Amino acid sequence: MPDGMEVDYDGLIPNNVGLAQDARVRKALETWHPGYIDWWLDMGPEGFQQALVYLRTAVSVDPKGWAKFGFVRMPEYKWGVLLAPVIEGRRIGFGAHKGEPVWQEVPGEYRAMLRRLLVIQGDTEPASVEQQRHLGATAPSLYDMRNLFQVNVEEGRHLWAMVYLLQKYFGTQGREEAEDLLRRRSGDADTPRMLGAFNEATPDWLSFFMFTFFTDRDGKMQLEALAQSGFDPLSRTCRFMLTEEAHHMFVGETGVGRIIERTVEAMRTAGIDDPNETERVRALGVIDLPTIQRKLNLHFSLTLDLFGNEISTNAANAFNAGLKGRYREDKLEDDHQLTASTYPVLRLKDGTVINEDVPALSALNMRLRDDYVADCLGGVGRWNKTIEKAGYAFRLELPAVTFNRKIGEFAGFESDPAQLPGSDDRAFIESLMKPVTVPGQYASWIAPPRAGIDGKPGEFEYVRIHD
Ligand code: BYC
Ligand code: FE
Ligand code: FE
Repeated sequence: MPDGMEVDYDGLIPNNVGLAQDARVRKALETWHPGYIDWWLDMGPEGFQQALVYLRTAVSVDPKGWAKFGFVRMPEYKWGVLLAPVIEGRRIGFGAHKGEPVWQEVPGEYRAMLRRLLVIQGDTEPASVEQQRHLGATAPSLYDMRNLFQVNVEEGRHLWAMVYLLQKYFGTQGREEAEDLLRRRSGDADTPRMLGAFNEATPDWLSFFMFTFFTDRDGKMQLEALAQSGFDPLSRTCRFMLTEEAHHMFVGETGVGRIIERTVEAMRTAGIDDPNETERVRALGVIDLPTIQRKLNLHFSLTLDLFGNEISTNAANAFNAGLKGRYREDKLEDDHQLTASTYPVLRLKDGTVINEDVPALSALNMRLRDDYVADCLGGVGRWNKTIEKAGYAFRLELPAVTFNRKIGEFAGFESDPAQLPGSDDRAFIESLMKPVTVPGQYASWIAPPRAGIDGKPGEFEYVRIHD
């Protein structure tokens, strides 16, 4: 039943793509599987491979009930290949092929471009697992530990999603790319991951929450753009990935939000009126707001680099080809070809930052990045509400998009007075990273969540570490 919502759950690889009837691809995936498990054991969550974790597993693609919860050892997680249901009569929504029926096979002239997009997307997924592999040991609660592992197994499934497309549609080359996705390593000097931010460390839990808020949100934006693709299997894949991505956004936003909540609550109780009294605030065992701002500056700027150059022919070509659209292209009202329109782009001219109208096709990375920044602002606004409610004038802000950039127009440009975390900040945060593994208890620097996962009560043992 390759096109239905039914998931074949019997074989090694749960799927709704008819693997049982597709011996060639099934064999390719089964051949790849042991290497994946080796990678997971080697580079996945360190020290918790035998723990029983209360995880959600995708068992259907019906938006009304696609997941089930239960205790699983992570190496036994059912990583499946799941595509969102077919939309009958779907047509290409943008670019030179606008209005033509979507493709079920890869058009020959676009093979190289599409393969590159799949490989870059696929590379980020295991990279994030590698970056986060040490965090289990310092989890502030079992609830948070479980959320970390949930994100990790789903990023693993996202790798499977891209590997399926590579193996199904790109033959020998696809199989080689699939092997290479297991070979590169985040931060490795010789074989690093492909994009900058995925080679940075995620050393502590504030970084983890900032990463899931900012960097997973790049994932959301890129997946939304690829979900518009005229290559229908990619569109369906990304649409299903986005249902999982929502939880990653939730983990990031509520994680940072709970840290802020705890900080302002402790400051109030101690009678501290000035959030900049860093030493007094830190003495309470909570993270001062200026440090949170500096971490935010770092993760925001690292993530902006992931959108590539403001002016990009790659992006124009992918759009023209119908492979990668704009954010929610199908909700936009224009000609969806952009051959005659312009878009304003921030540029550096003779050392000053100016706004310049450029051909819209060349500015698609910039446009997606603008949509991304707007999406970030919602969450930052909710964090600020918590600070405001506690009666403090302090506000968290996104730094200028020109700050701390390594890619694009503003690479190396020094303009903004924003700050990055210093060694003193890192040492302080590290001093707080002591594990709390008693069910229902939380580290001093983070408030408990409003509600449990899957309606579970506060003292629920989300991870059975010694089972
Ligand atoms: N680092 O024309 P340009 C996620 C390269 S996150 C290193 O501007 P383009 C996730 C670029 O490759 C989402 N290199 O590039 C999140 C190009 O090289 P070549 C991941 C960079 O193609 C959390 C050259 O510079 N998905 O899912 O327009 C946890 C010229 O640049 C970087 C995607 O990114 C960089 N930051 O834009 C888990 C979607 N930026 O080809 C998962 C697929 C640029 O000339 N990827 N370069 O040698 C794309 O759509 C595009 O490749 C990019 C780059 C948007 C990334
Ligand atoms: Fe992902
Ligand atoms: Fe994610």
